[in-house]
Amino acid sequence: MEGDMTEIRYIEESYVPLFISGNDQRVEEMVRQDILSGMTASEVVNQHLIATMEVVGRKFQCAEIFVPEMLIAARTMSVILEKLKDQIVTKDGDSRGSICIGTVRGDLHDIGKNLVITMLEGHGFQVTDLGISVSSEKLVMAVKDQKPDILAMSALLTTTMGEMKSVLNALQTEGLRTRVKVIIGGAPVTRAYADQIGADGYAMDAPGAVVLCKEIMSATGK
Ligand code: B1M
Repeated sequence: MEGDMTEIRYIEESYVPLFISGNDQRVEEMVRQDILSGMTASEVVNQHLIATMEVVGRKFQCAEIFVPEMLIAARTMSVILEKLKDQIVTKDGDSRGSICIGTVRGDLHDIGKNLVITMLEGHGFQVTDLGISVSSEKLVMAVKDQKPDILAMSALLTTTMGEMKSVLNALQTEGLRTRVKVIIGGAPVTRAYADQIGADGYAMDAPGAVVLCKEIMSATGK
């Protein structure tokens, strides 16, 4: 517990101000230092960088910071994740299956989705990124045209989660529902919600998405 508090204080005092001021050079140095002190790059991402974004979110909620600072922090996170990309995945080459992924309509958050893509690609999945605020029409079209094994959707807002249900309905209407496995994720999404809307799976984080996609592919015998 004391260790956790020290860790949180470390994040709040060092990483958070650097993220909010967009000082990615200094953040990169801190990440290097964490790695030199014995952490793996994935541990730095999970224990320090994602935790930093959570603090940023809390500060926004308390009106200590506003959208521009949140945007700067998001840009910093993206820059650092891009730099760490090769260190957070072990490429294993085999093609394991194809996935189309997008953030649902009305939702502009893409850092989590991009992390999920990085991990999936690193584990041999062929991933098509459909981007942010993707309409249900575009997601259905991607299933029709690209015939992916899996359609993955991300939502970070409680107000956009409902889009996932609309996409499942649209797939049903188009007679495509049995052709593709649909999985969902994102901070407000839960396993119970996935069950409620009839999705085939839910993953809490990027490593969880990899495990889930591997399970789906082995269950379908591919
Ligand atoms: Co926004 N935002 N934001 N934001 N933002 C949140 C989500 C919020 C929780 C902040 C808060 O108030 N505490 C809150 C949502 C509240 C709610 O709905 N209950 C919020 C809000 C309110 C808003 C706006 C409405 C603010 C406004 O304008 N007044 C607005 C909405 C814009 C829109 O989308 N239409 C908005 C805007 C933005 C920015 C554009 C400024 C920026 C996003 C930039 C970008 O993404 N390029 C932003 C940011 C940065 C955040 C926070 C601070 C950080 C999100 C993040 O990147 N986290 C966020 C607070 C928070 O999350 N605690 C917040 C790091 C990332 C690695 O985690 O995305 O959760 P995450 O992804 C994880 C898992 O969720 C999972 O794996 C990932 C990796 O482990 N996962 C999946 C994600 N997708 C998956 C898909 C899968 C599986 C797993 O497929 C199967």
